[in-house]
Amino acid sequence: MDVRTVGALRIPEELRGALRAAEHVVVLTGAGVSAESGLSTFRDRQTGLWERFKPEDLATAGAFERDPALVWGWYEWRRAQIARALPNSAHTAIKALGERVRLMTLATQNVDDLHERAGSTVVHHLHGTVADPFCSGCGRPFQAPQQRRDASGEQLHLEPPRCSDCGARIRPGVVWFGEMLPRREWDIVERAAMDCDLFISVGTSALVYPAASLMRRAIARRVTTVQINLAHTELDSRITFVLRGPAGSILPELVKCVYPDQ
Ligand code: BJW
Ligand code: ZN
Repeated sequence: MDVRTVGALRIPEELRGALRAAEHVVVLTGAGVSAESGLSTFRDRQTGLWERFKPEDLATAGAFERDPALVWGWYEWRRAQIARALPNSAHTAIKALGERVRLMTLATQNVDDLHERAGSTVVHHLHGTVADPFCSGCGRPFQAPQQRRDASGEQLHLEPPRCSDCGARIRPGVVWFGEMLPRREWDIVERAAMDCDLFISVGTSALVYPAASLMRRAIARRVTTVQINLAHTELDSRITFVLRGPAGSILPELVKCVYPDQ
């Protein structure tokens, strides 16, 4: 398989051709796509959220049962950060790509809304969003509370609101470890991974399943695969084009050289 690692701002001619010819492109994004908007990734050394917080204390249903105020406060703190963040040039380039390719399926593991705010209209959120809390008892959707002014500083302990129907606690609308992904979103994206002729993975460590299986399926189908990441990942040796560098530089360059009128 053609494996090449290129510096930012140098896109191989074979990749340009593959993108021009593609009938169905899947783009899967992870926390790295929002890093240049100032939002922390999870697993990056020193800056990743899991360097400062333990996933088992914050990102499981058991953690929410044990200490709902800790978990709710953490997600409210992140929701405030997301509200202050702006989409970056990677989000904008993905939106532009979606307007040029014949068919694009955009899937994200991110719980922010930066793809939407960059103008992408159909975004499949595989791990939910911080904007859609729901009742932990009856499942009823809950209107996200007004953004708290004091949530802008450090993380707070905040008692979650209660459901007006059943009285159970409202929980963040994200997918925690051990939980199923939203069925409809997963089915669409899984089918797209089996149908596409080009798969682009951006800013994800590709360690969390089942999202991590999507790129592996594309590799197994021998379709053209592209990985845009600052760092090495365990999939690099099996990917057609490894573009190493910041997504906010590489994606606009990729779009510009394939569609120079952009
Ligand atoms: C840049 C950049 C720049 C930086 N430019 N690049 C073994 C096999 C299969 C499954 C499992 C298994 N063992 C355990 C499981 C299950 C588990 C899992 O996968 N665990 C793994 C850790 C092994 N998965 C689950 O539990 C999932 N559900 C499930 O499997 O259901 C079935 C089931 C049901 C019941 C019982 C058992 C199974 C659910 C997973 C939910 C993940 N949730 C989280 C947190 C909630 C959302 C939130 O709070 O935001 O989702 S975890 C966290 O990781 C978050 C992310 O969406 C997810 C992925 O992280 P991502 O996006 O890849 O970020 P990073 O930080 O890892 O990587 C960033 C990358 O960007 C890096 O590579 C950087 O280099 C790069 N980068 N800046 C380009 N500027
Ligand atoms: Zn309820």
